Amino acid sequence: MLDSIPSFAVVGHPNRGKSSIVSTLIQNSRVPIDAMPGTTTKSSSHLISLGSEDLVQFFDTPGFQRPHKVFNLIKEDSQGADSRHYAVRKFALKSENKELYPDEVELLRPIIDGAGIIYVVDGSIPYGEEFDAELEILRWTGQVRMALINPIDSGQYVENWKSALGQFFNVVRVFDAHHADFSKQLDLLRDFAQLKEDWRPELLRASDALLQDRKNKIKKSSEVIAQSLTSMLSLKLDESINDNSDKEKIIEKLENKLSQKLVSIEAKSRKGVESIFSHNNLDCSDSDLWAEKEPELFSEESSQLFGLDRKTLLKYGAFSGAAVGGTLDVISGGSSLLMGSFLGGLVGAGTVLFGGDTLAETKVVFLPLGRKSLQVGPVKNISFPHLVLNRAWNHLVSILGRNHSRRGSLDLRKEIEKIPPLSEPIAKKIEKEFSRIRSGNNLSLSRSQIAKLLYKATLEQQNLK
Ligand SMILES: Nc1nc2c(ncn2[C@@H]2O[C@H](COP(=O)(O)OP(=O)(O)O)[C@@H](O)[C@H]2O)c(=O)[nH]1
Ligand SMILES: [Mg+2]
Repeated sequence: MLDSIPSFAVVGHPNRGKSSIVSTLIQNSRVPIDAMPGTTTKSSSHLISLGSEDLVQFFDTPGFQRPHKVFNLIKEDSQGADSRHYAVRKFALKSENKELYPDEVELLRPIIDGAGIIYVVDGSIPYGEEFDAELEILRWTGQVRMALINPIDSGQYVENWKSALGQFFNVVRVFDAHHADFSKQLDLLRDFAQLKEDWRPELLRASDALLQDRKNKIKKSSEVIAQSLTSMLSLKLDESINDNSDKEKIIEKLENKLSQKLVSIEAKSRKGVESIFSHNNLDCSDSDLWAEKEPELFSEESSQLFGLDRKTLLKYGAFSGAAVGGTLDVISGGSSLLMGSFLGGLVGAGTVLFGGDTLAETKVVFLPLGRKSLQVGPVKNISFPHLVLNRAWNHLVSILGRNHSRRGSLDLRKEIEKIPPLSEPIAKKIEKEFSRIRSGNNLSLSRSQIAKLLYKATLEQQNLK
């Protein structure tokens, strides 16, 4: 027990989302969560920390198993209203109870040591008398307490719970462990601040510090994305050749390598963003975006995959000053830029988009001493950076909306349908930087500009100003 910082024991019936709430609040997925009741057998401490400073402590606890029996025992030991908390304490410290009522002893221990109580119920299951005993035990501890209604499957019984819990708790809130967004999490910290005067300054400070930390993380992520974008957009590969070299074969090899490299830069960038937000073992499924299924890039299907529809892409093309008229013809004429040719053969297909650009540049570079090399890249296509940027943005926003209590893979294909693409003014400003990158000017300046624009756009999207 860290007695200098606000501490809360998260308690309740088994399988009501106690561990999930702790995981969401500390923003870390290391808290074990299971569909099987009874997974948590020991109370464990979890901290919200910033750097080396611990701000708030939560105890994840086992669920009540035999609350009636335990309450009767406590009652028997009580001399009167003023000694109730001693009776609870005596129960929790009695050595034989450790074996007879291990779960109740474990969950009461942090409370008798001074932790406040967060009582968790499931809003999809109705209130019933079987909860009375645990509510009484908690009241008898005399500790500050609030109740959270977690609507696991539905919120059908939320009102029913509110009226029951209102009799035992000063503060009752609905808090959906899986879906409560960041601002709801901060609100909760501020609600905790109402519980105890002594803890108020620290909890309010913790909530401010977390907000600042969130912004810093978004800033860092924007820098990671801007870095990977500039690498992708300036990436070129070469191989020495002589007069007998099979140029076509070498180009094909370099194109394949280039597309693999692009995929791996994107993957690394995503991992970077995930690790900034402590989503370290997250499995993101959207692999078939780069697969050989070869959907048409501008078909309805693929615009869903990328989150940018044809019209938007055309607009972005217009920002760059490309020949949009010609592009329209190309697209409405049914020209299909296949995914396979998009990455599997960036140049080979020679697909014409936005005024006759090939996807990636291919050229012979003449070196000193009569040596030559074949160079493939960088990707010149005007849509490409917007598609890649939008994928990165979609991933970042999905990560920001992903609570740590949620386990299993993150399906980015579903997320992209929910998350609107970057706003037009931002896309317009970013396109300026893309044009600079295409012309090979001051990469690091463009990179920092893109990072700034992305940061600003994300703060706006998240309502964090
Ligand atoms: N859909 C949904 N499931 C939840 C939510 N909170 C918890 N669960 C699920 O309910 C089960 C029990 O959660 P857990 O946190 O381990 O409950 P505990 O036993 O009270 O600690 C797990 O399968 C969770 O994924 C929620 O807010 N929404
Ligand atoms: Mg648990």
